[in-house]
Amino acid sequence: MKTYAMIPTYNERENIGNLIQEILNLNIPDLHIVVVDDNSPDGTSEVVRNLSGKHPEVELLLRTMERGRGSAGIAGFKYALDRGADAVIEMDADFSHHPKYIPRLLEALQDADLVIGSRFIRGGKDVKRGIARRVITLLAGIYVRVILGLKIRDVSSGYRCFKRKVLEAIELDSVISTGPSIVSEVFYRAHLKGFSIREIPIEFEDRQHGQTKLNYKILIKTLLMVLQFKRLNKKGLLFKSS
Ligand SMILES: Nc1nc2c(ncn2[C@@H]2O[C@H](COP(=O)(O)OP(=O)(O)OP(=O)(O)O)[C@@H](O)[C@H]2O)c(=O)[nH]1
Ligand SMILES: [Mg+2]
Repeated sequence: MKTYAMIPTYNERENIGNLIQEILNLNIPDLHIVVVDDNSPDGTSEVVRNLSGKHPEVELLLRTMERGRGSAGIAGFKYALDRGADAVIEMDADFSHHPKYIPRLLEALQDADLVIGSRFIRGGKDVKRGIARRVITLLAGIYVRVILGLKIRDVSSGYRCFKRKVLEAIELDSVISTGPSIVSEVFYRAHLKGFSIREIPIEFEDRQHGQTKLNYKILIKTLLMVLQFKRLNKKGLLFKSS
């Protein structure tokens, strides 16, 4: 099964090399890695380029004209689909999404279309993060679940594994999120298309190195975007083909 680990990065120089190495150490057959970097000023792409010279399964998608977690994710999904991926694992570069869970995500994909690494089911944890940040995550999660009617416990988890057919069906070209709201938008689209979704527990830890890109402005924008998905869906405009 051709699988891509798709990792969007912005200023992750100190994390990305170790992360790639740990993924390679898993020795999963036909596992490729694509790092989608928005020309990070810290030189993240250099680290990736060096590693891809040594390991052909490490690939760099360098974007110089666009910036954003959302559009980077879409570009990465399309890249993997174009190269014939049967499954795609999406994960952050900062070790909050530890690669040790990759085998479990792939195993669970045998009986679900979409598998989520989840903090909020039995066995999962949100550790080593400040209390304020954890409370915000929990409250924002309740808001998203109620508005969008999702059954998922961890609606802001960007650590997940998709069968190819899910990414084909959710209409990547009509995704409206350019920023972090993409995480919930993708869940909403998969839910509306009726795919089976399963959560497996992960222990989510704070980023190893570097700085957060999240601030209150981005948080508010993300919450407003959720209302926008809901509104578009009500009008029958979320999917172009609907
Ligand atoms: N390509 C690209 N990647 C991004 C962008 N913003 C964030 N990312 C990456 O998306 C992933 C998640 O971003 P984070 O900054 O870790 O967001 P977070 O987990 O909510 O917050 P912290 O872990 O506290 O920083 C990381 O791998 C980032 O490097 C962007 O504009 N472009
Ligand atoms: Mg993070």
